[in-house]
Amino acid sequence: MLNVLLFNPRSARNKPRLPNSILQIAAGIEGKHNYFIVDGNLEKDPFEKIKYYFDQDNISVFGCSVMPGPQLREAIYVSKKIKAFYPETKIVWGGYFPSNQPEVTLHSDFVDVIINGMGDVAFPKLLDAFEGSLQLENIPNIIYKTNKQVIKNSKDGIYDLNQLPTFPYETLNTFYPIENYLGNTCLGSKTIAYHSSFGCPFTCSFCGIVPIYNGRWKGRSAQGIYNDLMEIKNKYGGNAIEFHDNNFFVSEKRVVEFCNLIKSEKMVWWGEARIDTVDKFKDESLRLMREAGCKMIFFGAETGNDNVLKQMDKGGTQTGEQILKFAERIAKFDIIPEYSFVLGLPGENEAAVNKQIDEDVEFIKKIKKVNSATEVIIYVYSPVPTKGSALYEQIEQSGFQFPAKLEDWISPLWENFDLRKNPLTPWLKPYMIDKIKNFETVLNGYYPTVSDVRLTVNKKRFIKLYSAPRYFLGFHKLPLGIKLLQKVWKYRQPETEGF
Ligand code: B12
Ligand code: SF4
Repeated sequence: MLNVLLFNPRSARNKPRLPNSILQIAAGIEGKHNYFIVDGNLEKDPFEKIKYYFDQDNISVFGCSVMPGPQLREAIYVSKKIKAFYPETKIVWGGYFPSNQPEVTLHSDFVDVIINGMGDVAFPKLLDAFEGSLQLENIPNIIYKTNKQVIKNSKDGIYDLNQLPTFPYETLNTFYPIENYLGNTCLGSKTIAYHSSFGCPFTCSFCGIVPIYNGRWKGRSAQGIYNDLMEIKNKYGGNAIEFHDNNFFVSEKRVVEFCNLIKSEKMVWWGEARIDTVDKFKDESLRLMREAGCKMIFFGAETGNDNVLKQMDKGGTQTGEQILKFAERIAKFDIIPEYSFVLGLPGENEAAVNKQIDEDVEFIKKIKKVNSATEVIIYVYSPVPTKGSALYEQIEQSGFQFPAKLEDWISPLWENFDLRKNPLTPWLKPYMIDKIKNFETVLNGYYPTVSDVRLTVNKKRFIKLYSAPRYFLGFHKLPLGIKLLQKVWKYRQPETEGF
């Protein structure tokens, strides 16, 4: 039996969410090994807490979950320190960053093993290997280094989520009271973060999910989801749900079954979907969804341009016309569509890239016209392209390169890149980035997001009125007044910390 420390580095300044990645890993070793959980979102100085456990409990394995952005920053800082203070410790990283960037992670020399994709089988086996009863080459879903060579073991498919152990919420509660994780959002005062499926059946060429799950998707049964949620609701008082699945709505049947179960609980919920998938849902399913508490759905609209949608491998069936029509259709069911757009993709030449941005700005305004409740989230394109796709080739040809060293990822420039705020893409000129940012400011001024629960009705009214002339005259340049108001009122853009 080993002593294992599981660490969730800080990922958000506000609203700590249930650390599902760590919980799922903990479930797999519950009863087999001793484990301790440290959540950077709830610690002032996580390393102090980690050091405390190391000094008290003789920790031999440090497991860390890592997504790009600020979480990576803390993961590097803490892992490096552990290697320096406790060199015998095995350091294991899991999550989307190391799975997508294994070489740069292992060449750092302070990460020993990467869990590539799901860790439910790999992590317990890895602990067996650390205890000497198994060889690394016999463990699926891991990447490691021998003699400076990076070895990528074979990958299992997605496991049956109905067969995996349930999450040890009670154990987490002994480290951090679960109430801390049930945040006040626009959905409810105690929002549960829940993850009900893995992967996605689509293969968009810009998406970090694709290289890991290769177009596969598997979901937990509606009954299983309901049982888990009821445990949190009844024991800890959750009253709303944020589904963290990449694509919660893949199966209409599962959604309908879930709606029939949750309907009477009066819980408001939110999830992520594809427009072309949900557009195929029957009217009665959409009506039932609303009745069952589905208030808002996040959709990757991406762009109104059909050629760019094709370039993104958006699955072939999503079109600009459909995006527009669907915004109108879903309004009838009183479900708020949250449309995310990716502006600034590579084009044939500078003029083409610029024209595309102008067209998307106009398209977003058209959407607001047919359904003003649509929440719009704008990202500047940061490539995480799938190797082998046409988009990947185009990006390589443009001279773009990912960082060669792990620490480079946390330089301010690359951190902004990760947050999809300011990419270092050679085709995007500074004036184009300004154009996107200025439009975003004016748009958020005239249509403040419903997801910022701190912004009062009166503040919303004022900023809307103030921004109206700019919005309608199309004068987006230097919106300093709106920016100032947003700064003073600490306007929280939904895309900075997700959701
Ligand atoms: C919740 C979430 C957040 C939360 C943070 C939650 C937290 N940890 O406290 C918030 C909203 C703050 C957030 C922010 C961001 N996120 Co985020 N986030 C997610 C989301 C929706 C769910 C993650 C989750 O809980 N999954 C459930 C668990 C059970 O699955 P899992 O993490 O895959 O875990 C399994 C394996 O990966 C592995 N594993 C994972 N960790 C570990 C650790 C150990 C020790 C081991 C052994 C194994 C292991 O085993 C687990 C069980 O099989 C994912 C998408 C998704 N559906 O996964 C995106 C996702 C991870 N985020 C992503 C991004 C890009 C971001 C941002 C950088 C950008 C943005 N604007 O959204 C920001 C900034 C991050 C930061 N501030 O550090 C991308 C990463 C893509 C990529 N190329 O790597 C994803 C995939 C979304 C997407 N589709 O683009 N995010
Ligand atoms: S539909 Fe969404 S989650 Fe699925 S591959 Fe495309 S961008 Fe990724």
